[in-house]
Amino acid sequence: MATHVKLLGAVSAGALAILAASPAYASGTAAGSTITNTVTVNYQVGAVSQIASSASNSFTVDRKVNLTVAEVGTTTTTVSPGQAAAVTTFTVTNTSNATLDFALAAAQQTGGAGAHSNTDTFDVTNVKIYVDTNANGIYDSGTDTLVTYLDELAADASKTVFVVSDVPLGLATGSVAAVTLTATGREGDTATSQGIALTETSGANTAGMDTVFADIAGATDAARDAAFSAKDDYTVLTAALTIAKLSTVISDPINGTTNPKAIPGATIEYCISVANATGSATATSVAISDPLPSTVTYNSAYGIFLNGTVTSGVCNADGSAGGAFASGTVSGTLTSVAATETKTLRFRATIN
Ligand SMILES: [Ca+2]
Ligand SMILES: [Ca+2]
Ligand SMILES: [Ca+2]
Ligand SMILES: [Ca+2]
Repeated sequence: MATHVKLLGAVSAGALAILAASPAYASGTAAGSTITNTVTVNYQVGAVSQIASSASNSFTVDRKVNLTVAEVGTTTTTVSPGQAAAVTTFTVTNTSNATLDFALAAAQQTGGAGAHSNTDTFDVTNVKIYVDTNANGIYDSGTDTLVTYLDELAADASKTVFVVSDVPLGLATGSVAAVTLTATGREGDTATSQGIALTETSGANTAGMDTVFADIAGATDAARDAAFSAKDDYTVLTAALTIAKLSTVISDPINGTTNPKAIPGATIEYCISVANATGSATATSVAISDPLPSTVTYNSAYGIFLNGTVTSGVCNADGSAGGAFASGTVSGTLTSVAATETKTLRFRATIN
């Protein structure tokens, strides 16, 4: 009985030694490693302990290929029409038990569901893929590296990958461009060189390191294809400006300011209003240029007033002096017009 207890102790110690020698990977024991287990049998003959017998077993751990690609964050990337280098961010994680390369591809779509309960309506241009070289989670132009694959990504390691694109001009608020990033596992080959496509071992287990694809289906890839994909999207937010130009007769040479008429010599006030719709992006550097017809003469004594207000469709006599008149053209710039705001530029002229 004492011998039996001792034997159990010996086996337990051996098991602990194997556990301690195995790195604690979430992806499991490294592919290609050898698991060796030796059993020892003690016995007695004639109540005398004999020389112990032992037997050993070794096998090679096979390669389980698995990966994930995930959008970073849970919201769309808000972009402006004409914006260059708009960024969507993903993480690619190697959940295989081996170091692999991962080919990267960014695809667009025409229509269909985007990533955030929306529908694709346009394509971005100049689509490029960068890896977060300085590992700060932010796309840094000139620092982060343009890539077509992730090189030598270790088991359990992940990289932040940016899809960087340009947004065309002329898009309305709410326009959506969906992009799908697909990573496909490749042989690691050597550093700075992309390995060949992975092949799953067909048929029976071999003595060498076999390969099993364990990945599930992502956004556009299938289960067990050594690939995984995720979607993100860009959504346009732009200003929606409504421009109005009003004129009011202020006075005429006959009636003065009492019921003035637009006769030659009369003073006309022009008011240009710029309104921005609810839910729009703020418009900035709103430059107004108004060439005057030769039938009116600019009133330089009155000047130009910027950033005035409108009440019930009528321009108020407010705003601050600014703008310029040159070469027959009145001009002025409103610094910004936010959503729901209306701002004006006012000036006066005399009918010739
Ligand atoms: Ca599209
Ligand atoms: Ca970075
Ligand atoms: Ca490589
Ligand atoms: Ca897959």
